Amino acid sequence: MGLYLLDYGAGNVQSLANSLTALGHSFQWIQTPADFAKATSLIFPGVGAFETAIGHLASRGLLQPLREYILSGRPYFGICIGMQVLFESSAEASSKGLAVIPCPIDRFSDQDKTVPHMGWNVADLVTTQQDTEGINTSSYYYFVHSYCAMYNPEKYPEAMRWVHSTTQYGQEIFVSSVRRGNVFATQFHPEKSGKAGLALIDEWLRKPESAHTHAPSAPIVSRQPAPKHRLTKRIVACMDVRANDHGDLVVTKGDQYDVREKPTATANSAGAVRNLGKPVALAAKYYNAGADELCLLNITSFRHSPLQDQPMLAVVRAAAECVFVPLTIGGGIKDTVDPDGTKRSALEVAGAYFRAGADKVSIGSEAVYAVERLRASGKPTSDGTGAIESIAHVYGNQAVVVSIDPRRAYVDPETYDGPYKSELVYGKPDGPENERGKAWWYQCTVSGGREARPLSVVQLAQGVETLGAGEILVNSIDRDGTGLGFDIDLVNLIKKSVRIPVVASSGAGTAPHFMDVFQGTDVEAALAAGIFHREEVGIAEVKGLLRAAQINVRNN
Ligand code: 1PR
Repeated sequence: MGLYLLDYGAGNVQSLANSLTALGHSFQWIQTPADFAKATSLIFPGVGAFETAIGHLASRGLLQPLREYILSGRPYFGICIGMQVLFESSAEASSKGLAVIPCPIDRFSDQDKTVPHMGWNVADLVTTQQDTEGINTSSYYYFVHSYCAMYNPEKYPEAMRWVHSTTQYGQEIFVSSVRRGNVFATQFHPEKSGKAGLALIDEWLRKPESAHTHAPSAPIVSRQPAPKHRLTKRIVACMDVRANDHGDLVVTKGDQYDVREKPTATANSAGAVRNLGKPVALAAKYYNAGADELCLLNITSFRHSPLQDQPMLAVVRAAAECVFVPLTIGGGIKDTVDPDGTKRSALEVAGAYFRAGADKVSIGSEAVYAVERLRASGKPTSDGTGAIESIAHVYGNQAVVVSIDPRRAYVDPETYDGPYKSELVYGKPDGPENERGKAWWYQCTVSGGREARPLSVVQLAQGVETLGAGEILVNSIDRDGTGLGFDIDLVNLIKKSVRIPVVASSGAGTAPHFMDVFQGTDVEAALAAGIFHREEVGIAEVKGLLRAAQINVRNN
């Protein structure tokens, strides 16, 4: 008897488990169909792909017991896919949903915005009842999804009687939570929504069972889109992780990717790997300081990274226990071989990180090779077996980030007539002195910048979007660690060539640099490392400045 969690086996359910533990609630996992009978309340924290979720539930004989559980009147809390399965069907898949709510799940239009809808947005309550289920209209919650139930009372009047809150993305208004009878479900992820999300989960769990019986939300309200949605710009803190010369995993930070202390350092430290702190302690610190997302990159994974004994897994596990905002893990997401000869596919490697508590994996070198293969094949799409496609298929596109490590390749602006002519960027007369009169294209590299490849960033960005990546992280080897500001030309070049979210990275030296990148480009997020590690600029300071400039950011 008690609280049970349903894990359909292909998503990050560890985050919810961690948040329950942090809140002091005990729980058990649904292992077999018979466990449903023992549950007095049930949470289904689905993330990923609808088809995979339904397929896994059906193959384990859990679909029908889930339906029966919901109809039994015992409290049910669905999250993301755990909400979408309540609907009739999804444009994402051929399989049917539970059809508890009579309307379909559609895909967002990407005509006026990037898809997935990824980041922090508000939930506008429809209910007039006093009990809001812990949803606070002044709080931001974390969403990550390409599909949603559109709010459409004219077409689906019965289904819309379930609606508890709506949210606007672009000019579309969708259902961000539903509530009726024993059912409460959110499209957003409370377990990834910081303190606001934890408070919501706690409130649901502390309610007596008798309080989980709600009349339909009434009356049905008409909603018109506001001129602008309230999705915030995200501030991401990044930790580059590697073993120092004693074998301990440390957060390090390079200058243009060189992470070793310069000869000018003290005699003892010259040449040593720069050590800026412990990964888990820093992750907790940035979470508490209001970072909207965290990124942990294993920067030496290109050497040898067997999944077995992967120390990064332990770091992810420990970080996920104290961080309740999204966590991206990068480095070494590729096919590998364990020391005993066991082959591990990139999908298995990613799966291990998701189970440890990662929400997204970031792929660097392997993405470059995949796009090279795609282009060499001359076909418009791949056979679906590569790392990006296989992980996106199982865990959803939103779980796959591609991290690009470009370096400027300078050419003679007068004579260059090569294949990247249309992508050339010209140094501005009022720009930095060393750029004036020059032209360059942005060349992709692999192995942490050690090897340049014959591929431009535009080719890579468009290629990975075709393969199914859900987000692009744009680093710049030229700007990394320099504090000169983000490379606005580079960010714009990539942002304009894809329809998926883009994160600007490398070069932040001051809080106004974040303003420059959000005012000079349409990027969804900006990432920094060095200035946060060295405590030169705080996350609150960055957000305060952005807020003063009317740029929407999450309040902590
Ligand atoms: O190729 O799939 O194994 O992934 C390797 C990952 O490790 C890639 O994401 C790659 O960007 C990263 N990486 C590899 N070598 C380095 C290095 O620094 N020597 N770090 C490295 C990349 C860039 C950012 C950095 C920003 C912001 N670091 O992560 O945090 O530039 O820095 P700043 O704000 O201080 O300027 P694979």
